[in-house]
Amino acid sequence: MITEFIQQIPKAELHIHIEGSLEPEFMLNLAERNQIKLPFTSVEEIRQAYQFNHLQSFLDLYYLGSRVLLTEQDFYDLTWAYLEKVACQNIRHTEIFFDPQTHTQRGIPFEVVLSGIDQALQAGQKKLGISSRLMLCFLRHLSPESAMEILKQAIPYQDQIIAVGLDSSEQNHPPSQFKDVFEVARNLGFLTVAHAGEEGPPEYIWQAINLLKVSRIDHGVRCIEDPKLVQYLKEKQIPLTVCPLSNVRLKVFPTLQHHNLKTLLDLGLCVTVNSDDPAYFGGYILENFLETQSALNFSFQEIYQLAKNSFLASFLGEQEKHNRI
Ligand code: ES4
Ligand code: ZN
Repeated sequence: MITEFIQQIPKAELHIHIEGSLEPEFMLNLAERNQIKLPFTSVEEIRQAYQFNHLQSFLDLYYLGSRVLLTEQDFYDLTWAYLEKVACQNIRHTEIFFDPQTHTQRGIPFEVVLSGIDQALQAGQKKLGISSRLMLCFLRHLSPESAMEILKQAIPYQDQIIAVGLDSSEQNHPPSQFKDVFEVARNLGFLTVAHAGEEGPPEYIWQAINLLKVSRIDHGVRCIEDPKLVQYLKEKQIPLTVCPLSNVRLKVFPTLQHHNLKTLLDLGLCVTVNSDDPAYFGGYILENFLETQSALNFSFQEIYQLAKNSFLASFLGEQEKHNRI
């Protein structure tokens, strides 16, 4: 059965915001533990709020939820809960985003956030056998100066952070605004990725490639509107970290049947399947694979290719990648 094959095949996840793995139960527990007032009193109320009509309506709730995270232990518990969950789904490697500005803006020190997440990732390697990398995302609705400031704060922790990325509200916040920050980051030795072509136009994907020199594009599904771009992504095998359930929840596609993941795979692009914000979008990586397979009718061979791509597109070393497939 293809469902067992999907469950059992070793997979890597390359696009998950750790703050987006905050389940409603845990949000309420932490609110109580930390004496934070939320506009919700029950899990049902929180789930009721998960009716998004575009990216911004989700982001508003995501930033609100993040306010319950205060201590190193909170960040540890959040990350550990994610790792335990995906260990059962046969995730063998994960590359996790965190949004430090969401927390430093509230007075939580960078060190507290990083240390809690990093210790859980180390425990994940030891106890669950999941390898991992950490990626710092700049919030594009904030200024390039704010991004530069957070980059400076990251320097002492550089050996714990493999790459910098760019997330949050895409419309009207083109990658070009962050060219200088990304250049400084690359000169420091960080790899780069960026969300582009989720709600924004193909031009933003070109900018991420040409100005930010990214190794991967996060989402990138709107590349399909520009045949030259599709050809370029194919030739260079620049990976797209696609998040099917996220795209449907945020109305990028009306249903999973309308998703272009299969088209992109058929065109020979290096596409991968990811969860984005699993607590908010109705599924972790396994559910993303299962529901997409059932909607788009992926064959065993195509599932294998998607799982293989997840390792090929990862930041593991060349030798290591091939040992893991
Ligand atoms: C995000 Cl789905 C999505 N898009 C852009 N930024 C994000 N941050 C967390 N989830
Ligand atoms: Zn994302």
